[in-house]
Amino acid sequence: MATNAQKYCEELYARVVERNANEPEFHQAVQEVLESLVCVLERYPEYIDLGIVERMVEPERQIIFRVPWTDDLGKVQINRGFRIQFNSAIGPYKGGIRFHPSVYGGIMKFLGFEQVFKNSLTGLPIGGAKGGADFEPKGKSDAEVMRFCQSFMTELYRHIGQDVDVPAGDIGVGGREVGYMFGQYKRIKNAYEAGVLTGKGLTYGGSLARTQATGYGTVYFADEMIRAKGMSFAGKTVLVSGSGNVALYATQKVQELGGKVVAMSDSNGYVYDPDGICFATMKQLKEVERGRISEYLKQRPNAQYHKGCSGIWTIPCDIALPCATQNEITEADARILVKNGCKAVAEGANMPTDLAGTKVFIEAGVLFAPGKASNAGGVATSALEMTQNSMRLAWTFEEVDAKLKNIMVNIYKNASKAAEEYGHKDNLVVGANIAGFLKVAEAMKAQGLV
Ligand code: NDP
Ligand code: 2IT
Repeated sequence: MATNAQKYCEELYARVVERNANEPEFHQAVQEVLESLVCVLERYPEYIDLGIVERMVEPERQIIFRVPWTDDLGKVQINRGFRIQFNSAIGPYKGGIRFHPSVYGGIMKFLGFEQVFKNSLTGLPIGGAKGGADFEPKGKSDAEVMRFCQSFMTELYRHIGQDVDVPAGDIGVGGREVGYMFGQYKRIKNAYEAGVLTGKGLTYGGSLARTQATGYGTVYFADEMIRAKGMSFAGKTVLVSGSGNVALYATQKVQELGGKVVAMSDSNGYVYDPDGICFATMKQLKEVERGRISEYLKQRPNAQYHKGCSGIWTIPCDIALPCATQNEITEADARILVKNGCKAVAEGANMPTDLAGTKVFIEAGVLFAPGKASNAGGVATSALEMTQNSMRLAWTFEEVDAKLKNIMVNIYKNASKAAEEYGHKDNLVVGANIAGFLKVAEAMKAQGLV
């Protein structure tokens, strides 16, 4: 028989679907969390009475705005900008900005919702938010990107602040875009609020190791997870999807730990390099030249290029690190990975494995690290950037990297402890959701009905 908590979660899920029609990514993120929380609500029914979970699936504030700009031909262009301020129970809103043509409310909400749990897991005082625009940075000149960022910030500035809401990068937003947005914010406010954005350049308040943090953190987490089961990266064959910020630095760290990354991808296709991906070539191609991954073959003629990004999962591997985008590993991809002997998956991207794919991995006993735990190193290091900005000093690369590693190890420990405590030993999906939830829920309870 269904318990009260089970019925409550099912009814709440149905209401979320109804109230957020046509937003399947948001439904997916909520469904996974609600399934994990049933056992918590059975133990603490007061969270039902206080409406904690009902409040958590409803963003505190959603901002949608017009972003007008002119392209290099002088033509007027209009995009749609978003900031979803999801939950501020444990700190100022915090989360990235995504510029990608696929951006719409459902993607913004799923990312904002996951960010709440992720930020809680870091142990640092940051609430959850996400923002972005349906802007395509690919093929745009620097001047166009600058005008877009300035227009975007001309509206966003009134909603953010170093103690209010602190955006950072995500897909399509890196150091260049953060720089243009920071410049415009500072100009409008006539104040040097260094902590209003993170992922800044090193000459104006950025933190050492923030660029590397998400990728490095994902591998630190994966390393901790596999070491608990007697494995290591040394000599392992690894697939890394994507070739952006997260994928690049995950690749570099895997190589430092003795693993061999044989394939990377972008949205058009993937490269397989039997000698192991050359990090320097890939970094130059993607970070500096902003080229397509197919061009990797110019420098590495032994490599092969294949069209279609999902083909990467057909390559036999020991460990897979999806670092591109949501739902890039489907049930069918997961089955192929398992069949080919994949033993561990750590998500560098947000929600890269769909619900059916996740189930396949867990049932097959594949060690599985959900993104909200394993990719939390990026936002954790953003919070360390905020700390340095408040103190008006800068830590060394080694200091930041050591703190990052420590945070990732703690997230692993807390998620696996919560999983075990609630009868789901080794299920880090459930463990991360529970551990992330409890801190936010306690803070909300203490702060009353707001
Ligand atoms: P980047 O823009 O630097 O890189 C994104 C990469 O993913 C590119 O290789 C891109 O290919 C590929 N990609 C993007 N969209 C798609 C798509 N629809 N289909 C296939 N491939 C796609 O972004 P990041 O590396 O910063 O972000 C990657 C993932 O990591 C995202 O899920 C993001 O939310 C998550 N993340 C990022 C953090 C950060 O600190 N940056 C922190 C935590 C999570 P192409 O160039 O062809 O578009
Ligand atoms: O998804 C994420 O955690 C990020 N894009 C990083 C957010 C941040 O504030 O650094």
